[in-house]
Amino acid sequence: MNPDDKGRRRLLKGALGSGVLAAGAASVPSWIIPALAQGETLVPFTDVPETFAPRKKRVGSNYYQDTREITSFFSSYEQFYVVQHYGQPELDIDSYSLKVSGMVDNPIQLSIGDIMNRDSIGLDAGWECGGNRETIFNGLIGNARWQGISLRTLLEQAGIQEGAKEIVFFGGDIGSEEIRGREVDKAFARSLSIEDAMRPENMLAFEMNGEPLPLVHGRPLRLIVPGWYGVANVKWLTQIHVQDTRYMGRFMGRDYVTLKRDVVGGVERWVENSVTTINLKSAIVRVTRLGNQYHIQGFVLNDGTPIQSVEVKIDNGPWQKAEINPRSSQYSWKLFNFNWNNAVPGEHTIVSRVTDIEGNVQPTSDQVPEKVSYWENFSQFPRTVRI
Ligand SMILES: Nc1nc2c(c(=O)[nH]1)N[C@H]1C(S)=C(S)[C@@H](COP(=O)(O)O)O[C@H]1N2
Ligand SMILES: [Mo]
Repeated sequence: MNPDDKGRRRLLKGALGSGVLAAGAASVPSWIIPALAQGETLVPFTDVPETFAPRKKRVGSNYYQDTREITSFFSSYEQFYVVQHYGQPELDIDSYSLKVSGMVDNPIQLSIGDIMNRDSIGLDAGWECGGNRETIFNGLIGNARWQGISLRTLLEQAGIQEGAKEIVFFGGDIGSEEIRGREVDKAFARSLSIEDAMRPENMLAFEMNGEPLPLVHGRPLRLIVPGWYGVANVKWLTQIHVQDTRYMGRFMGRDYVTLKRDVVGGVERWVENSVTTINLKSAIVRVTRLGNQYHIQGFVLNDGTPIQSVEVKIDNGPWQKAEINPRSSQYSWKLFNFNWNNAVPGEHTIVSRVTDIEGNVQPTSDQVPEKVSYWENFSQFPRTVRI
């Protein structure tokens, strides 16, 4: 069989499939936070307005999930959030190609069949949008099994030339930007330093949860930079360009830029930084009850540094250790469960915090630097429930 056919057939087969997970993903038990057991009920949060109801996922629009409904280690297609800044291009699979250009010894051009016929790697990775926030109860989040090719292997084949500084990843989606009174057409793009791009875990993914990448998540190919905020994971990837200057496009230099008050070498200043690696974060997403037993459940995300502990505090009580789902891996989200024993009826404030093995502790909102931008919300998130 022509190697091109194998890849195409794989793509077509999946495209026609129902939304069922492939065997590899489905056979993995999703320990902790299972769907509600018989007789088990969700305890309503008193901080969620009754009118709060995320919309159904629709092709063509952004979507955040209802985190009270996180019930499995892998987010289904219906749950995984969507953010797209320039709408959603439907790239023609037959004429699609990925181009590697710029300061390389061997420029490369690959069809999707060529890509699918290369050795592939798989990885569980979860992330959130850099704009995820408490007002939507952290719904811009998801965790999935990804399959794709190694970015590093591709770049080694291309041969990065001496003097190169950055690698720019262009999406096939184009938006009109007004810059100094002039409308220009710009592709969504992000860049990485050579060092960040060469991390062995970076991949160009063509499958999500054992299915071809869904259109909203970047069909046919997307970049995945494990441990980074969602914005790094360029969807509908069409070009990888190596250059000796810094890429300053909107999503690197203007948007997804955090502005915060911080200390720079002893001097207090307003500091701007491009959104990159995920800050150490945990949050409670649901409380359940079965008989007299209550459970508090939530997630942890970070840059991949191993986690030391996740703890839960009830009202003014002590921090108590929660259990982390053993299915977790370095770049997946980590779901946790805390058995809330002897819960007393009434209104309670509950909060979680995570600590990594380097001793970094998730801060309270009072401990993070003053911030005027929308990005990187990672402080402890107290919730209220009535039981
Ligand atoms: N080409 C392209 N890639 C993109 C975006 C986009 O608008 N265009 N949005 C980014 C942002 S801001 C986020 S948070 C993630 C969202 O990925 P998802 O929609 O698969 O959840 O994709 C990133 N990759
Ligand atoms: Mo985002």
